[in-house]
Amino acid sequence: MSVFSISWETAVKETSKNRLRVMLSSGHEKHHPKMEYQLDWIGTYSDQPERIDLILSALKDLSGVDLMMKEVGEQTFWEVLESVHTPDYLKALRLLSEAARDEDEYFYPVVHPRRLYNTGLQISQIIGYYSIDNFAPIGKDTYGAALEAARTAYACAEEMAANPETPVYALVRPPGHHAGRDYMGGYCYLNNAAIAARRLVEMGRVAILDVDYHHGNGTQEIFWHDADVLYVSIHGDPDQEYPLYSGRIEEKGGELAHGFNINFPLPGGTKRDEYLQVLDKALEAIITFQPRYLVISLGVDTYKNDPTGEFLLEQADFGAIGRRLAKTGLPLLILQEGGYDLLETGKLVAELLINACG
Ligand code: SP5
Ligand code: ZN
Repeated sequence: MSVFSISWETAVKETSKNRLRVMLSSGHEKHHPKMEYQLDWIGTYSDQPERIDLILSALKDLSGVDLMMKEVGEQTFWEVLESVHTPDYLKALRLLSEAARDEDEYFYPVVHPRRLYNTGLQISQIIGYYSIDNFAPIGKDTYGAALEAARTAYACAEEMAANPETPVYALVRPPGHHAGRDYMGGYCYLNNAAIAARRLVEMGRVAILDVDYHHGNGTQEIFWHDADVLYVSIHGDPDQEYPLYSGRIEEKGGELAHGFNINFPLPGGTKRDEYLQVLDKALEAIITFQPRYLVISLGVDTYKNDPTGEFLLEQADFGAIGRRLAKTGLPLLILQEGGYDLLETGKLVAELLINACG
């Protein structure tokens, strides 16, 4: 197992007290669906490769940031991956990607078959069998990109376990929190946060705080029966917002894990003060749980100009969120989820991360 650490030339000479370790998922740019659609509208796909470039260049302007690569054991990675996702789902993702003939072909689901077996189905039916919506099309390099993002999340978990003193940030794409055990949806294919959490829970209790604008239905489901992983989410009210069918207060966890799933739905128009008040409550629950690690599903689609969200957070508010995360004193593994305003996304992520480093 090897670790390469490359400090950017812009980084300050003397090591600042709290550095940030960043890992980037490679090959994500080859996953580039062009469009998304819903009922009466069709538009540009929100999860563009450019998002990652913007975040990366904003991070390069900061000091005290180390861009790292870490190789992980294939076997142990697959063990964790298969503890989160079913083998038949992983195989379907691979086969669907292999079926695309060139880099412009993307499969979208048309029907969502409900049957006890998945044999004898055609491509659009197989993708529909494993999809909750049509926001996760599959092209030639989708499986590869999703696998690299998952591997990066896993590598970050290993890095965190080895050195929990400073935060680790996984700059990954595609995102993961809408992906469940055997389904894709909402731009997500493999649940990166769940994979990191599964690795970390080998060492002690893990809390996941999901601050993406959309409820992380996949993460909630994966840990529904698991009292060793606390899932807490702050998001747009599913009465109005995607994913529409999950994220309500009443969803508190399965029988053996009741109370280990906490949802904070908030109305459109939510601003700094209301948001931070709820964040404090969320963090209080997390502190009470006494986790060994805190995983953050970081979506910055809570920003006022985000095209997919209705909250009204400003850039400075992301700094305030970061400071509160640092104050918990918990080891932080921060994973990128959504955030689609192509003008500001980089700055928002950077603002949160600098402050999260204390
Ligand atoms: C990871 C993540 O943030 N996934 C979000 C998936 C939600 N995408 C669907 C959003 C539909 C919003 N419709 C707004 C209409 C355009 N004005
Ligand atoms: Zn989102």
